Amino acid sequence: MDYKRILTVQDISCVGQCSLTVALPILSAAGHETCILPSAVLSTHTAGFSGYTVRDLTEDLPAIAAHWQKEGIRFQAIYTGYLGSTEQIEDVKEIFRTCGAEGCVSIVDPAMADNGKLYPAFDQAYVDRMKTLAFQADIILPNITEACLLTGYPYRERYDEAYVNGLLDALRAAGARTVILTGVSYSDATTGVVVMEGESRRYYAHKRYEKGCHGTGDVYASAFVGALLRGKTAYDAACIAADYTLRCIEITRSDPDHWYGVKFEQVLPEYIEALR
Ligand code: PXL
Repeated sequence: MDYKRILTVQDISCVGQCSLTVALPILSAAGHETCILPSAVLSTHTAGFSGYTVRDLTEDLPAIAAHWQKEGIRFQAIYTGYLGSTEQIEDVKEIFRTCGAEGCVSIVDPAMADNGKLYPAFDQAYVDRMKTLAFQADIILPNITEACLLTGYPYRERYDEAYVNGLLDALRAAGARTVILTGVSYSDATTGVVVMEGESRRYYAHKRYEKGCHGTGDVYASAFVGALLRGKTAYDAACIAADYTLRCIEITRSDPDHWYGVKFEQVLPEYIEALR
């Protein structure tokens, strides 16, 4: 099996099953050497907990990147998620420029918003800077809220295919290449993802559970990246990641105490099997 070295840049939420505590185990399970760059350290994620601590690591990034450059360390893929500050986005762009191996695939999950709302840590300046990172990436994985913020397209809770096609057109016009648009739901019973690659647009729908779970965006993006680097096409990787995320929700939803994340560890064997 190919052994790829990937760098993932996102926060460490010490408790809460999101960002690096999800990306590192999933990418490792997919068989990749997984290097991490923590953008910030939080005691928990910010969705549902209150009084969390935050240490922004923006100041540390340039020195870490400089050390890697000195050591000649290069990555075959770089995948970014929740970042620590607006300024940090520039450091991440520099890391794309200096630490990518030849043919490095850049994947940006613009993790900043959901259900029509920005996460508490972010503002318009962050959104504007995120555009400059997202539209230079090979692949982006926005949800509908994030895609609207990146393009200025009006956010709607209920929509049809024409609305989604307009949103994808806006992403393309802004410079997006491959887009995995998540959380696209045309009926109460189903949800899914649209994979846009050049002229092609394909929709993969699956069962939808009424109540969403925290952290599933990160589980999805990590499982997608893991599968893509195993040589799956973007569409196949998007389907594998969707099936896996759905299984994570299925095994978690009956446990009301587990409201803050999904029990992704318990179905990793199914994900590994799907990658064969
Ligand atoms: O899952 C996205 C995410 C990542 N990291 C932190 C978050 C969130 C979502 O709220 O708060 C710190």
